[in-house]
Amino acid sequence: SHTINVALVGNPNCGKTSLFNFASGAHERVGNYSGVTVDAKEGHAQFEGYQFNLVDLPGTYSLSAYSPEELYVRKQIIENTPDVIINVIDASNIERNLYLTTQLVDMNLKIVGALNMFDEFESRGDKLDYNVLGELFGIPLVPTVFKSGRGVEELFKTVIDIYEGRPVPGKSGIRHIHLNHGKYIEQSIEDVKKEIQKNEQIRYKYSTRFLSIKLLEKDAKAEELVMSLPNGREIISTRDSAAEYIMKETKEDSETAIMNAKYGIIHGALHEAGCEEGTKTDTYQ
Ligand code: GDP
Ligand code: K
Ligand code: MG
Repeated sequence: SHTINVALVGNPNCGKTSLFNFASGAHERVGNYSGVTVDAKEGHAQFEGYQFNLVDLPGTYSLSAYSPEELYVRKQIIENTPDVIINVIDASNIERNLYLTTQLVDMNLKIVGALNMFDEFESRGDKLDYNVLGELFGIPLVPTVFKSGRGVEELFKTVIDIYEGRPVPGKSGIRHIHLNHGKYIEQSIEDVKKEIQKNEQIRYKYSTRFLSIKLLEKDAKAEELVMSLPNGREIISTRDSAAEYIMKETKEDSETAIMNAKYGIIHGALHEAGCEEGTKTDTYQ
């Protein structure tokens, strides 16, 4: 029978451990609990003849190199390459949660999104066409309530479909996409990517798009990684020119420009999906 390695990725308190417990029968602590150690819990589940190895990862808002949690989750994804990521998204706080989703999409992974806390979302009277939203991000979205188990079956069915490369019923428009960060940033990503791709070994191990974006964000770990390559200096100098180009065209440093582009993508997608709730705030602009 098939074994599918699944990693649970999402913001703190979005319901990852509730899903983990529900699916695996474990009794890990849920709720406002910040552990002192950054680690991963492993559990198992069976569904429709498949065996699932589940890894409950620490909560994280981003995949930058600023906190031990973020670096840990990033390392787990890159080095352990799970077959499918379940990205748990708190639907009642959707704008902020989708920021992490944009970074997972940049990594070119097989992703299924669980729109969790859907009970809270609905009880507030909020509306959202989640199939439209899913198509805009290139990932299937399944509404869930992990407190009660609502949506969990459909979630695991969808994980199997994505793992097998099958079209997801009712979500035939889903295909992996590159989120469009606007022409200056996209041109810069292409320039950096071309220089990175001169290295055969890195070309097949990492998403060079994700690595290029991290370099444009001046990510120290990404810099460290490329400096170990024979053309490390050329990569960094290409990045520096690209960052200057972004600054010249957008009047923002490349890190800020990328963050604003990502929130622009999120706002645009939520608007198209008919969800005004997520677009009300202007906290990040
Ligand atoms: P984690 O930090 O991502 O592991 O989140 P937890 O699983 O610890 O959940 C955080 C809190 O949200 C807990 O109090 C859960 O009982 C609660 N919770 C989880 N899923 C849902 C849901 O779908 N709806 C509601 N209303 N509460 C939920
Ligand atoms: K937590
Ligand atoms: Mg947890």
